[in-house]
Amino acid sequence: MKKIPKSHPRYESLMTREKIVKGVELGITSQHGLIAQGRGEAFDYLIKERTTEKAKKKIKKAAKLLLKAKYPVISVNGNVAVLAPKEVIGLSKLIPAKLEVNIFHKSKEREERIKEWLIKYGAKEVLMPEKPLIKFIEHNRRFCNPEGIAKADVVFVPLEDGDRCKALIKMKKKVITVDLNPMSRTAKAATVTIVDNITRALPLLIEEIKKLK
Ligand code: PTJ
Repeated sequence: MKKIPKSHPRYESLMTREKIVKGVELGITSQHGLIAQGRGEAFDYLIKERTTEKAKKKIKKAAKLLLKAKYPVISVNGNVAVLAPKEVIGLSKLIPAKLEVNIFHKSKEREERIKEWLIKYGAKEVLMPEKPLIKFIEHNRRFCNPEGIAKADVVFVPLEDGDRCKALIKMKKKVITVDLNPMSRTAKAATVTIVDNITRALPLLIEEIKKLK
């Protein structure tokens, strides 16, 4: 990754971009992930790149829901894998919750790379999408693991805009999301929506869960 001097006023933001670019080079993040990050950044500007009081409240709610869940699962896509690998793995061990790869832009290779990447960062088990078990949708996100999302009562789906969240809700699951765009379909449909940057929200969520435990 390119070195950015810490003194740069946009250090955090530029480092986040670097991670996404690296993710594309490594074949973990899709090229569309660059665009998604740009969309997120625009919304982050509007909230002054800080965690709002409302988001903090939602983080508390999400922590409680994850701890109360009987079978929680964390869904990981190509952006989440490179932006917060340690955090999603840490979260999965802390709750505990299963980790499952689920991507929109279909690529078996990329799914495998995300799994290897998470294992490299210390994940013990990473479930892979196997069967089209998510009803009501027709694209690649309908594939999931019978021992993962298919069985979950609470699913954590950070960074996605689409129709899977609604489908999961229709399947009587509770959904938690982190999304900088409060108007995305996922943000509007989820049980708990944390409008924040994943790079800030996940460390706070981990802290909150530690406190509650
Ligand atoms: O790996 P894949 O194939 O599953 O693709 C992953 C992306 C993210 C490219 C895919 O899910 C996608 O196209 O997502 P969207 O539809 O662009 O939605 C992503 C949402 O996440 C948007 O509402 C963005 O505003 C938001 N977002 C982007 N970056 C961040 C973010 N929210 C929080 N933190 C971010 N860093």
